[in-house]
Amino acid sequence: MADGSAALKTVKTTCAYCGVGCGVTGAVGQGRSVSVAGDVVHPANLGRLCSKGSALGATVGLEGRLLEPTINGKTATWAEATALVAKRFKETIARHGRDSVAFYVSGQLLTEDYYVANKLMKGFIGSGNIDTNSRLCMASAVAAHKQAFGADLVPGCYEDLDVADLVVFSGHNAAWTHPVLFRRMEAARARGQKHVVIDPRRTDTAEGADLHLAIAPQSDVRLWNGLLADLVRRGAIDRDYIAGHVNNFEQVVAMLAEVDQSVEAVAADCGVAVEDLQTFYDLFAANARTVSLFSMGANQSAQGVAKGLSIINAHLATGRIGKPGACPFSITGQPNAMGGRETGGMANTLAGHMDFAPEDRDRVARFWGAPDTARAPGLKAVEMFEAVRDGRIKAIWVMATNPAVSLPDSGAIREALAKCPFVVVSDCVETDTTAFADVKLPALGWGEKDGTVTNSERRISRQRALFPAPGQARADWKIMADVAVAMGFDGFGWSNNASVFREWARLTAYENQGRLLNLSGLSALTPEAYGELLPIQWPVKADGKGTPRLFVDGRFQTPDGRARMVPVKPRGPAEATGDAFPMSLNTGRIRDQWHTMTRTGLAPDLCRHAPEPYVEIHPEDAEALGLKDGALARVTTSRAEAVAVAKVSDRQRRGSLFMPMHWTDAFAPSGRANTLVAPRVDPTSGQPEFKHTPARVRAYRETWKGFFLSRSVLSPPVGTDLVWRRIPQDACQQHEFAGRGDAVERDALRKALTKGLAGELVTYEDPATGARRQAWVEDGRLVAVLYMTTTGRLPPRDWLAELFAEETLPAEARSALLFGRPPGAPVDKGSMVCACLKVGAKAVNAAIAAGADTPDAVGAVTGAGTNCGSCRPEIARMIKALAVTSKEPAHVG
Ligand SMILES: Nc1nc2c(c(=O)[nH]1)N[C@H]1C(S)=C(S)[C@@H](COP(=O)(O)OP(=O)(O)OC[C@H]3O[C@@H](n4cnc5c(=O)[nH]c(N)nc54)[C@H](O)[C@@H]3O)O[C@H]1N2
Ligand SMILES: Nc1nc2c(c(=O)[nH]1)N[C@H]1C(S)=C(S)[C@@H](COP(=O)(O)OP(=O)(O)OC[C@H]3O[C@@H](n4cnc5c(=O)[nH]c(N)nc54)[C@H](O)[C@@H]3O)O[C@H]1N2
Ligand code: SF4
Ligand SMILES: [Mo]
Repeated sequence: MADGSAALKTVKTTCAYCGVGCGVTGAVGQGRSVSVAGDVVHPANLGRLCSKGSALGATVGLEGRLLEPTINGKTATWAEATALVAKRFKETIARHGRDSVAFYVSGQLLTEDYYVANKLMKGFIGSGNIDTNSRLCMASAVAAHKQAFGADLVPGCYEDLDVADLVVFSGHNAAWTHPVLFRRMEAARARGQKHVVIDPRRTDTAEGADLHLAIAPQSDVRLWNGLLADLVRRGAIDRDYIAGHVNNFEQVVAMLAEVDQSVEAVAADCGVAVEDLQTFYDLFAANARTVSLFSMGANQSAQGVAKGLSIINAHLATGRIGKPGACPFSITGQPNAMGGRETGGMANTLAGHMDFAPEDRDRVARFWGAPDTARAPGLKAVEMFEAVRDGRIKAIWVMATNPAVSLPDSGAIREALAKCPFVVVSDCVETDTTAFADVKLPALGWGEKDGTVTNSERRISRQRALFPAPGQARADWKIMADVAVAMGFDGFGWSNNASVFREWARLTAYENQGRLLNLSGLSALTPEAYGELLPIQWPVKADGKGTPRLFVDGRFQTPDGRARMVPVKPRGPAEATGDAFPMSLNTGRIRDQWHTMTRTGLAPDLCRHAPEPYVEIHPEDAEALGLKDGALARVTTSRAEAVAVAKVSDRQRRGSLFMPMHWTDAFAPSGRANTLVAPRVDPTSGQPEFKHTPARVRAYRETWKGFFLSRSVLSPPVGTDLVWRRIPQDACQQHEFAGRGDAVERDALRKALTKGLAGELVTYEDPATGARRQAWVEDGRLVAVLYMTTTGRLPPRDWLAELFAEETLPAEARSALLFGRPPGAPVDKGSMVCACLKVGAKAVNAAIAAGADTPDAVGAVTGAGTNCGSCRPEIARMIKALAVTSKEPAHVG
């Protein structure tokens, strides 16, 4: 254990976060402590973990946890809560029909949970109205897979990433979002693998790549079609493979011929240099072992399905599929996005890769003994919440997702939830969404729940419990099974999760005449064998062996066994930019936060790489708009307005903006990206276009600002118009604020923040600059610090935040507080570069200045980048930046 005491037990489990699905070994200590390490024998990570995985131990505390069921905010027993949910759902169905109720679920549920949710809604309630947050994530790839391969099948495996000669990242910032896989590919790159990144932004993935195509937003289909046309021109396609295994090649070629496909014309439309595009096309033509990874830059688009298909077309035409190191590879985001797609979490699929075709539907109904099984797809996420808002849906159960933050146009989502007559939320913690719940149900979280998840390469791994259930929290599958029984349905009486899993595996094998999703080899697992299940890739046939790669024999899951190429034409984004909103707002992820921060927001080390919501903008755009780096900026769209810190950077294209998706009411109510995003979707997949909303931006121009450090978490006073951000620190909470009001409002805020504080140590006030410094000390211990100013200058916060760790405030710190200056050299570590080893930007820059000129050299001096390595691209960038500034002549004047 980290603290030197012996572990009580060691448990192997799977990381709570991304779709890489890393194996984790948890050494469980006293209380709820655990020290985690990468599982050296897990095939997904072979012992590695990224910054988020490494910090899992810091997120298992009970702060903010839901520990008992509540009804209208009052504690209830499970019997009461279960009975009420069953009664209200039954009444609603009786009065308004089956389709007046809905479940909105998540890729953060286990496969067993997902299976039960789907069986209850589609099988027994008899409505298709269950959809998952994977609609926001994977739906476009799923639709592309179905059209091209006949089912939602991911051909490749991680080994392909090791042996490929060329990896293309299409709208995929792997360095930050799938760091452990990215490290694997960096290792391959050291052996000669080439990397091409297609992303409008110069991300950390693009930073060290062999080629970065900073394409105009939403121009991917043009680029990939152009590639296929170029391959045809060169004769670099695989005619034998096409003849043997692919339909529609000629149709696609004819469609391509309708427009100018010259490299010059395509480069102009995609906004990239002709030479760069030519380099990509040459690389693709030359490397049979090519993997094309695609992620949210492809899927989250109004032409997301077309983007996926245009990538798959290039692979089918070159026969680069089902072979080592060659495949189109849609990478999954959430730990169990794949499990949800398997079990039927999406409104338009039934279960086990069977859809609503009558024979599929009857087969599933027969298996379940459920004559009422839904006959048609239900509403997809965005439509579902529209139906909640306009009253068609009158009861909704949200599980393991935070739609008040993560769905587009979140203002409208909140309205819908507020209006809905009956809202049930199962979660582990209070969230922006639980605020709307009539019934809150406490679910087991990571480290407590037990079951299976499937990662990006179809690998099923066990999540196992490290701790006993806290409070009254229960497993999601059990919560739903109890409600199903209370509603009077048969077939929900499982005694444990192993029997849920067995039933699910049996369904995949049931009357299976060629469905590749087949778990027959797992359908008779004893509880012991289920407990000990080792990571395995489906299909798992009767011999119990897994399958790394699909389509090895060139057979697909279509009626004639042949893959289908699909002609797809480029279209613009759903909503064009114009005079009112001239810029394109792109959104996505940052390195150390996970989604709505309900877990990573508990680990201060993960909050210091990018502590506040920001909007990234190109220097020339910033200059034209009078925006300074670090100043607050207002971003406005047709939906709403948000305020974030301007980050001026040439890594952004001109005309584009980027905002992270993560912040919530709990951390930065005015910095939420999804109040801004328009709910435009791909017409086939229903996936929202999170990567493009027309927007404009201007300076916020606060009249005062400040920060308040305290031992407890504060929320901004209700009704005050200000920009508020909370940043968790090791020993205190840092609250940053800025406002445009007058002195009266400023005073009101000060009073609200400092109400009830005793033992004041210093008050310094300078009416001329509006400066105020105040510190409160109780029993020698610092309890709060307030700094405010109207002139805009505030001291660094790090040294103040660190004073909260002192049991007794040192004498020199007392006088420093008075002067508003740190004693001696200022403790300002800068932003956290390496979250694993806690190395700040200042230390990294010092090492570079002292001569460290490679990430390895910086690592040797500071430790930065030596654990998970996800900060190595940033360190490389810092080395480059310092080399440039040191060559520039010193500024005079
Ligand atoms: N640190 C961290 N890691 C995560 C997550 C997290 O919250 N935090 N979440 C997980 C989940 S659920 C998911 S889905 C994955 C997502 O993983 P990624 O898809 O890698 O993440 P994003 O940042 O959403 O988007 C990827 C890139 O798409 C680019 N993009 C925008 N528009 C376009 C376009 O028109 N064309 C192209 N080619 N690219 C474009 C964006 O600039 C962005 O860099 O990450 C997983 N991993
Ligand atoms: N603007 C913008 N918005 C986006 C995206 C984007 O790129 N840009 N990306 C989209 C994508 S790809 C995704 S995947 C979504 C993610 O969006 P969400 O799913 O809303 O994000 P999370 O914060 O992961 O929410 C998961 C919730 O489930 C809870 N939870 C965790 N484990 C369990 C469990 O076992 N049981 C229960 N009952 N609860 C649990 C957590 O406490 C948390 O509150 O966001 C989407 N929204
Ligand atoms: S890459 Fe990081 S977040 Fe993803 S599963 Fe591995 S340790 Fe967890
Ligand atoms: Mo996702």
